[in-house]
Amino acid sequence: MNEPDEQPPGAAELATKDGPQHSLNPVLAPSVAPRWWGAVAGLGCMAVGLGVGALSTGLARSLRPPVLSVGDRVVDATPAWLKDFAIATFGTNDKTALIVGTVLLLALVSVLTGMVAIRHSLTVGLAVVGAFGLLGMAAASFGRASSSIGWLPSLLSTLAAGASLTLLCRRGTPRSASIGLVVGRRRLLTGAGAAALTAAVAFAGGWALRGRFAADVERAGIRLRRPLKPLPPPPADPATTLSGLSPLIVPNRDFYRIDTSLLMPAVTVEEWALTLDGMVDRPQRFTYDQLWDRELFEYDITLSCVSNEVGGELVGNARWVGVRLDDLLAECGVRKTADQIMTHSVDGFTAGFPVEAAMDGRDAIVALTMNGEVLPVAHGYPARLIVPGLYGYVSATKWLSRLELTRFDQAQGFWIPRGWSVRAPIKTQSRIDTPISGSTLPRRPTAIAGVAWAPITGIIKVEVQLGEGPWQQAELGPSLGDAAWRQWWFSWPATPGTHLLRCRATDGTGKAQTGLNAPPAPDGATGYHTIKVKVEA
Ligand SMILES: Nc1nc2c(c(=O)[nH]1)N[C@H]1C(S)=C(S)[C@@H](COP(=O)(O)O)O[C@H]1N2
Ligand SMILES: [Mo]
Repeated sequence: MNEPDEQPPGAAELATKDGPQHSLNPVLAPSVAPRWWGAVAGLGCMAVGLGVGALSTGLARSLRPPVLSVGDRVVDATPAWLKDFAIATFGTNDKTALIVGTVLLLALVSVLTGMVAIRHSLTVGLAVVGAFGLLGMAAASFGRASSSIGWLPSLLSTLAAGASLTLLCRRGTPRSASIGLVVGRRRLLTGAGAAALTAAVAFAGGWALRGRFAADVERAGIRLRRPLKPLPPPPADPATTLSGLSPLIVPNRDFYRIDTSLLMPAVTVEEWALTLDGMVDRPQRFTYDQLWDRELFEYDITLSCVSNEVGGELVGNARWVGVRLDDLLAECGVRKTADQIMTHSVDGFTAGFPVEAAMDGRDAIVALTMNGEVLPVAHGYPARLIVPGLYGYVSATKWLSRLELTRFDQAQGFWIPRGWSVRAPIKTQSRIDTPISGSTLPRRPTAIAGVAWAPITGIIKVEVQLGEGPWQQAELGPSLGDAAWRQWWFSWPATPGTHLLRCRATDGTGKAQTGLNAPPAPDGATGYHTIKVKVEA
């Protein structure tokens, strides 16, 4: 056989450069794929690869799509300043930004790979695909929460990408001399269409197969049990009449969400258990049902993220039902040598805090519900830890799997080597919810209002300052206890002009929050929340 696609590389290229008479030549012309074909072949190879990767995650609960495995490692490598920047720029969409960014980067590399494969060497193209495959396999094998077959989706994805790149390249170099230019184009388009269809079917198949792992289905069937000492229903919420003020209890759908997981862990309570071990006399294992059957307690506790800027939204108050941590620890017999409780999640996140924070009488719980619902998947179903007065990154482990008694000189939680502080009590803070900074107000008396929190001592005073005037005391809303935030408001005559307004809170020990400005890293932002508003003349 002596067919045009067996020409040495480069021969085809010469053919076009030589001018129009060659494009009429039925032997040479069709062997030259248009420039865009390389890009299409690259994108098609990526789409099929990612599609098959997604499809293969339908094989087992623990498998993750290759892009997310790589994304996980990127998150793991994120130091404090970068996390700070990502949250400041993208807010709670930081993960979407990471995934979109990764896919765009991959698309760019795929286009270049396709072009190289078509115009120069398929072998080089396949080598690039293989290199990405190895990256994915390594990312899935060596991370936190890696499973023993974690590399499988990346492997299948790479094989599919390699095969589709090869097939699409062949489409660009017809085998038969009788095929003319017009037919060549049809060949290309059907090839591209086949790749797109394969990718779409694979994605849809993966989606459908993953459906059986969804935690939501099982969660919906779980029966709530009443705590031993239920709290009285919350008092009337001033936020219902004071528009703009944060609610006393933030509904689950509005509660901020921060975690490192790109794909939420899908836990079945059948397989799940909470292990207590490490420096204890009697290691224990509690199933989900065993936890529900224990004495349950209900508490209002405010949770805050260390990344919350002054005036930020990464804080919320909720009503939790769960098992007291000190009860569980008492059963295990904590040894005197232990000074840290390291909490682990099913997705490999860790957070450690002092043993005394669990033993000093504060209401630390393994929470099973949030605001009267089984814990939402996004907030840690089936169980999470809530420790009043500690930032989330050192305590509030979601999808909790293990409580390990250890020492600070032996183990570090996830964020500690990334530049955040080992010990991280929540700092006293207050926020102006209304008016909104930068807004223009009509000239009439208006309410300045917001929330303040100082878990675990509570809020006893909030003051407001107008410009450089004196600090004036605001009125406090109903109290849900010292671990919960407190609403406050101040009636302001609102005189015409531009005004700076700020607030400050005083905690239960009589200590006012500091006015010194500090960024979130390494142990929480401080400073007065200050806003600027204009009142019409
Ligand atoms: N498994 C797991 N738990 C986690 C995290 C995480 O990344 N993974 N992030 C922590 C951080 S930094 C915070 S602030 C809280 C946030 O809890 P929320 O999403 O329910 O508001 O969860 C904590 N628990
Ligand atoms: Mo956080």
